[in-house]
Amino acid sequence: MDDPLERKGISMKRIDLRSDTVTLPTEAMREAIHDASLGDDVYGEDPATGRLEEMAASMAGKDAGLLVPSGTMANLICLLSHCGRGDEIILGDQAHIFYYEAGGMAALGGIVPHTVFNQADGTMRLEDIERAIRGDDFHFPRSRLVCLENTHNRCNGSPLSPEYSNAVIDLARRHGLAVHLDGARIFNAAVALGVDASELACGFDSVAFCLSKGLAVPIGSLVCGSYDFIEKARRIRKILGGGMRQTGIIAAAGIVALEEMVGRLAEDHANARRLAEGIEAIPGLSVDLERVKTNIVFFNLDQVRMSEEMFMDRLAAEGLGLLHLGPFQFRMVTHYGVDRKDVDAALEILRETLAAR
Ligand code: TLP
Repeated sequence: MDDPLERKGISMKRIDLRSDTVTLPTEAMREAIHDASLGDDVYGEDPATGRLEEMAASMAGKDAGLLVPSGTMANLICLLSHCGRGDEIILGDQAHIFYYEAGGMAALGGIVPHTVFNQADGTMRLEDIERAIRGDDFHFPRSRLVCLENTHNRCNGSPLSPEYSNAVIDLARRHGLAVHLDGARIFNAAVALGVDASELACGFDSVAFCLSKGLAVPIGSLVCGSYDFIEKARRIRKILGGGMRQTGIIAAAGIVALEEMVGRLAEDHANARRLAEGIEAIPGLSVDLERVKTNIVFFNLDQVRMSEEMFMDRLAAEGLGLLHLGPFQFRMVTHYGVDRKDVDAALEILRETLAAR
């Protein structure tokens, strides 16, 4: 009801660039959901779920996969599988797991986060990671796990190269630590780098990735790892209340996503580049163009132009959705359902908003 556009009597298409989580399922997914033959997945009887988990494992280059409700639960399941109470994980200070997962590791697992400075490209310096690894001393928490994120959400959606991940994995192994990959957007990284997702997941003990972001499935994430790891993860999923029943309605859409939606992510990346270049050309806004490699665009508003509140209010009134992330810093994400014309319309709204101050 309290819709500024409706109040003005304007019916305009909304351009929602807050996140790729807002994507809606394709026609093919809706049909697959409709036609799915269903069973109870807690009894292991849902055929589409079994198939999706096998596909996911094979694409990640792991033995087995497990469907879970969300990316947050996927990461938490992995952390709880690797670590006991009082154990420590080493991860970036901008990591989604540290920043946006409500402290689940500490709240539910008694796990201590040890953060290392994230560079703008989503990496952590190897020497910083090594310095964070605890020695064998009973005063310290026990270092157990190193986590990477690919693409790195808060670091401009940067993809991490396989060479970098391998260097971190080698370092972790030398110190007897396990390694987990938050690969919520691993397929964006794979497409941006022109490699297979399995290459990006290679060497990690566990990998989590999401169906519910750029791949446009309404719900669902996958955890992949060894057979033993997935059995442990299955138990923890149950503990967390993540064992679901007729999951074929999710899995049917997930199969379509893995078959049909990965290749088109390149389109989102091209749209993000167009968006970033357009933003950079608007007086009062700035983007680090070098950093735009996937579907996430961070940009800054010049503080003297306009207050952040006014900027957000005016864009909302024009039907443009984005996230306000930090002081004068904003994020837009391109995704399925947003085309080149929408990008141009978004740029026009930004231009007018800044011109009208
Ligand atoms: N990220 C969301 C928000 O939570 C910020 C977004 O809009 O980008 N890992 C990474 C790297 C993520 O970006 C996200 C979601 C998750 C995990 C969690 O996935 P969900 O939302 O399914 O719990």
